[in-house]
Amino acid sequence: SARIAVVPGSFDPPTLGHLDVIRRAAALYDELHVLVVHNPDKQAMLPVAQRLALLDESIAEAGVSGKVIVGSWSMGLLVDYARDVNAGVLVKGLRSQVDVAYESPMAIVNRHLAGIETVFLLPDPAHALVSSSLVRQVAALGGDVTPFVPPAVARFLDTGARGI
Ligand code: COD
Repeated sequence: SARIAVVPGSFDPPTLGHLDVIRRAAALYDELHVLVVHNPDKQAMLPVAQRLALLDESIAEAGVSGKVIVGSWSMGLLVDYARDVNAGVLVKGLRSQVDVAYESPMAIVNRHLAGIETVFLLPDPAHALVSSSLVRQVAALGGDVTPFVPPAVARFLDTGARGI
């Protein structure tokens, strides 16, 4: 049977760190659901529909769209979505010990709730320090985000910042 994984995140906006994890996961699984999850603890910059469009474009540019389904989820537990699409694992990226501390309890709760394992992938060190919050800050202050985000996101933020 197909090995199906869910790659959840806020993706506000998608970064090269996200794309690195998505590319690695695409090499390991038959089908990937890249899922924009509404995180009530975070103040969003982009509407979910915009994040979906930027993910679609970035994933196509990265050449992995064949295996990837992009979607969003805001109703209830993440593991309910995973069960609905027959996914056996969640894939998350680890940047640092901070991510380990934040993600470990969730991984254990999700395993208790649904028997779903969480697989952690390490990014290329070149992308390990990139975060959406850093990109939001640089973009808000008018800086160049090109080194941190996929080309589609850079084009979108650049145009947005100039008010075109
Ligand atoms: N390098 C490697 N990985 C990275 C990088 C990078 N530079 N940047 C981000 N990542 C990884 C993150 O570690 C994460 O795994 C993923 O990419 C998404 O990151 P973000 O910042 O877009 O998303 P978060 O952290 O805001 O998203 C968190 C979720 C919404 C996925 C999380 O809160 C979650 O799993 N919620 C589950 C809700 C639920 O069901 N709760 C009940 C049981 S716990």
